[in-house]
Amino acid sequence: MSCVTAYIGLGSNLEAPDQQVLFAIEQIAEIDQTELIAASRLYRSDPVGPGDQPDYINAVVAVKTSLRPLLLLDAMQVIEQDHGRVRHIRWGARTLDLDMLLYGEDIIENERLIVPHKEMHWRNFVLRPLADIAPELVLPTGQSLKKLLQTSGEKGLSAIADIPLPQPA
Ligand code: A4P
Ligand code: MG
Repeated sequence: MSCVTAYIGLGSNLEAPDQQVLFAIEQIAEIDQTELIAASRLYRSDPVGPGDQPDYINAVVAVKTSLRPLLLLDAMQVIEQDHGRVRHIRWGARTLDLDMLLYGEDIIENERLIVPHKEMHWRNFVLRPLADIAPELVLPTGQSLKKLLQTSGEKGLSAIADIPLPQPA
């Protein structure tokens, strides 16, 4: 079975968001046929989106997986639901949001999944943590992470803690 490196972005701005993100990382480590190989630092970020919402906590993790993309997405959505995520307002406040940023070199476009994630190219709260774990990364579109990060800047973003990798059970 072939293994692919995928990157998952985590975000939360409700109900102890740092705990939501840290617990979700432990849950990602337990996904079938999937190994957690790296985690960024934990960041606090200004909210992007409508109205008055609390700051977000963001992080990015890398996994090696033999799950096909839609099965990995299924597993991510089970974790989101476990965190009581209710989908309503686009870009609105949420207890846990998991985005599949990259799946190897694949470019995917179907009704459930768009990879690379459509907003990742300009969101510093995705690019900066991604650069913690994959500084030399070049996207399947040919754009280098360093270049994208130069453009996005780091405004509204601060690293607040290291994330210890959960030990396998
Ligand atoms: N979907 C398609 N592609 C993907 C992908 N690559 N990863 C589909 C995950 N899901 C993907 O998701 C709606 C559908 O997108 C899913 O059912 C899946 O099949 P959603 O997360 O409920 O969508 P949404 O929240 O309505 O919109 P969107 O655009 O996904 O929101 P985002 O982009 O996740 O943005 N500000 C800060 N500072 N930090 C944040 O983390 N996050 C958001 C949410 C807004 N502002 C933020 C942050
Ligand atoms: Mg999302």
